[in-house]
Amino acid sequence: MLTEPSYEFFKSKKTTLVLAPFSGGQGHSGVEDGPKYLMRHGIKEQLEQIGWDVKVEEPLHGKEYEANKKAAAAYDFQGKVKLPNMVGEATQLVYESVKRAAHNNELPVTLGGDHSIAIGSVAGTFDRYPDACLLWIDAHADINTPTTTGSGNLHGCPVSFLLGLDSENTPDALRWVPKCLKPSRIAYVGLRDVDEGEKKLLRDNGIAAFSMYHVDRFGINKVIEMALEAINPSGTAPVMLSYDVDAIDPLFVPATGTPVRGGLTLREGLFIAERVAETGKLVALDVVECNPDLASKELHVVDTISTGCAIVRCALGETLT
Ligand SMILES: [Mn+2]
Repeated sequence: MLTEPSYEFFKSKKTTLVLAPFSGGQGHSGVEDGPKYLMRHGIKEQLEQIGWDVKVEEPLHGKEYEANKKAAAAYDFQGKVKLPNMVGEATQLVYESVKRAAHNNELPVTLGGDHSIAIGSVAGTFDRYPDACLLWIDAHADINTPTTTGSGNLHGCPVSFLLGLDSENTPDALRWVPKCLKPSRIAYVGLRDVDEGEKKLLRDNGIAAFSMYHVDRFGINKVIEMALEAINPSGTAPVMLSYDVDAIDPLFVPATGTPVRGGLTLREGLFIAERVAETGKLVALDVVECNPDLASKELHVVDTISTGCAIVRCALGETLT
């Protein structure tokens, strides 16, 4: 018999939605509207219905990042890296917000925005829980360094800054990022589009990486067990979940910036969140890369946004029975 997950770190069931409408980590516009659409779809009320006390924070309020992106591109770059100052500022604001919520014993749920914002949310969470581990659910590894990046888009790089890789080439505006993550504390699930340089970084650092091959080979339940075993062998550490919706197949999540076919089914995607909830160890969650502008029809917006909301509800304890 399934029981409702209980949250070891959040007996009081308080959460803070940290809205991060940021698109400066990649080229498309529209991903900054993700939080607005998730809120409009009722994410706050949905969490209240399953018993959470929900606060909302908007650390990027009043910032016109999307409007300034084009002009900023002319001067805000370092080598190949695009918009390091913009990303550095935005992620630091997200960091402060997430850190404050975490220290207040409110579970931070950061709603993106592109995945660069995880620089802030992971750093903020690890400030409160230095022994935490991180599950990164994504079609991509997002571990490029300023040297290995091909596109220069910082949403493909957050993990490298958190690990402190290639620190001599870290842009000045990202030097604030604490090297809070150890390679043994992060595992990936859902990978299927990983650059050669990234594969080498994963191998050289011994990072647990489960691709769609592993999901097919072992099934999603076993993959999550193996991933948690790799990063949390004692089973007692706090767990953060950073969830890029592009991990799920574009059939179910079409409105995202870098879709890759051959992804998780909708149920596999939600199961991950349910399974992590069941451990009782969740301390923070990101849901990123919902981009309503990239939908070719209204139904695609609904599919994508409702999946984003469902991931949050499942991670925060909604069960099917
Ligand atoms: Mn990502």
